[in-house]
Amino acid sequence: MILVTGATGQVGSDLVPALRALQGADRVVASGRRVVPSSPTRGRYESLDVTDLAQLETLVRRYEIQTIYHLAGMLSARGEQQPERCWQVNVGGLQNVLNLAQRYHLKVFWPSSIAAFGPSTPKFQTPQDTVQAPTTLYGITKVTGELLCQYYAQQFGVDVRSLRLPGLVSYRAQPGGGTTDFAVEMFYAALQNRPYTCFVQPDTRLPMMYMPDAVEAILQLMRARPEVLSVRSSYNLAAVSFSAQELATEIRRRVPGFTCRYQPDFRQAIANSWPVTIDDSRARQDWGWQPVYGLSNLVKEMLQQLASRLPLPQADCRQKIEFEEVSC
Ligand code: AKB
Repeated sequence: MILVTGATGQVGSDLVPALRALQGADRVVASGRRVVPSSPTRGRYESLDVTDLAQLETLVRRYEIQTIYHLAGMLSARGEQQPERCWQVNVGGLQNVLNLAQRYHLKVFWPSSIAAFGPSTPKFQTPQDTVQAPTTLYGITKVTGELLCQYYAQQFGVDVRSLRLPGLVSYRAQPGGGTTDFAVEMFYAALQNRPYTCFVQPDTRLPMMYMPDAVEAILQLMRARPEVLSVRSSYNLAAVSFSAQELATEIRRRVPGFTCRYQPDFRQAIANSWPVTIDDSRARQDWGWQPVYGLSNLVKEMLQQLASRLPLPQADCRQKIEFEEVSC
């Protein structure tokens, strides 16, 4: 049986259906802070606060859990606003999961982030092993989490696996409280015929990934034989890097009339502290990682998927995006 924490968040909203399709709906227990009633069609759901060890242990025992995808966590921008809570959820929650993993011999996936790097890290082709001195509390929780994962793996033989995820672009659920959220918000504005005010400068370039690539990476890493894994802290992972302006331009090629202006706020400093491109050769060598999506196919598919989900006025947009690559 599989437990997914933070299942209603951005990654969970895509990972849970993928796991249910692969493993069988009955074998996946989704959980989150929200009190969403389970229904037979949507699969099992449990309300869970990951900072509460007893609650977590009750679920592990009740469902005889063997694997936890521990996705519950607070992102970078919100972490700066609520640092204490960010530490409790991100570090306390992970420690609870690792303690139970040790006790019940569970396999664990936990997402780290490009936020585990800071301004003194090499910005281009950031190596797997390098300086990790982040300037955000979120980043500090990610470095701590990586070291905890490595410690539990080395000291207690816990089979914990992790990826340093870049900014994620997805259509099922919006992120919340992240610095890379602009990349998703831009699509919603474009399809709703709204101008978008971007909270980072046009030339802000960050490592990004389309969610299907991220889900595939997680599944691939979890399928890999333990002996091929040379990294037990967290693997660098990359797909594409683009600037806010490049994204806006690519969207405008398919949704003519989309406008974007730039009004940086406190998230600019966070973005500036992160890498631009990532060297993910260890993930490629160890377990065969290879992304599918670059900027162009990401934008095309994201617009198609979102257009079919959003309420009007997208009838218009649906038509527009069929005319691919409209000049801008
Ligand atoms: C965020 O922006 O906080 C996240 C991340 C890069 O970890 N998307």
